[in-house]
Amino acid sequence: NNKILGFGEIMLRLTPSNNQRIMQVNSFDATYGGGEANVVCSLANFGHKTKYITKLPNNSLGDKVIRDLKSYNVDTSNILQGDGRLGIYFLEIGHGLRSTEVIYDRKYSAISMANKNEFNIEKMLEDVRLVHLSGITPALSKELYDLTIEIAKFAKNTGILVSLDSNYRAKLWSLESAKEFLEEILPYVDIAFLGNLDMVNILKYESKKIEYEESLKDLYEKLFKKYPNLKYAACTKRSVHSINNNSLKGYLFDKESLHVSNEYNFDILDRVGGGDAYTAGILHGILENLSSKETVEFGTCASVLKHSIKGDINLVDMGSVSSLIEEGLQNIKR
Ligand code: KDG
Repeated sequence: NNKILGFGEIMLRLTPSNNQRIMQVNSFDATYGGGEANVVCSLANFGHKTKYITKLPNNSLGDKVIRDLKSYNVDTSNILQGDGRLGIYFLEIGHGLRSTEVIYDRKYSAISMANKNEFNIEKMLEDVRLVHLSGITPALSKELYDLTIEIAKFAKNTGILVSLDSNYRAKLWSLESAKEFLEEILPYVDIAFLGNLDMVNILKYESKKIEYEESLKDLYEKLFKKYPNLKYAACTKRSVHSINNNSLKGYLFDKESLHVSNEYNFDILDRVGGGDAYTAGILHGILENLSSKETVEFGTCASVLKHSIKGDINLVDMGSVSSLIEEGLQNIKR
């Protein structure tokens, strides 16, 4: 069992080039993206054995997605193909004070129309050491909701690690439905990517602490008390200092302490997938037995680098992340 599995929906991403508005362009840059796929592609770039499972249309649009995933070295052999379409998302990247907009065109996609019995959970997980799930896929249909829970349960019962990113998408479902899902799946989760806002707005936890880090630690302590199977929880915080100056800090709670990364300042070229890059970096650290401090630094630097890359996927290798960690430490020492 040596693979990291991602299960979910991957879509065609259509983006106007050079920060143009959709209404200006007559062509789009075409790439692919989806929360769980972004995580496994990024882990494959770090040298891990990965696998991705979804359902795609049985036509050349579906074949092209498989070819793209293969180009990252992701195992696609368990992907289903059948009726339904390929979901699309349009991404208009903002600039300055104009914000980024996402338009989904994903109804009736092959995976959202799939029946859960089409997926053989035992087979899906047979060569897997960690499965990464998210709160996007269960929001697509009742079948996918149930299947996501069943995958987590099966993995937990067979000693496979379960990673979950809450990834709340207001365009797909309500806060109440997301709460129901998180409460149902968290007992089976080992590594949870949940931030302050997820715990306050979705899970309705309260914290009287004012300062961000204290409040986050307090909320994570509440979470771990309620879900004692959890081993790690992690999130990032991005601050906008001025139009071209953002900074990112990562947080990793390991039952005992809240580990905080250095803070990195950078300019954003494309922030979609920044969270997935962090998730992949944290999973890498945990799977490679790095210390929690090293893990949070690795995840944060991976995410910082993703913000400089167009497309959902973090096209960086381990060497680039390690160099940034090294540089960051030198700047801090100076
Ligand atoms: O985390 C990035 C995802 O939001 C992006 O890849 C698109 O999966 C996506 C979604 O459903 O929003």
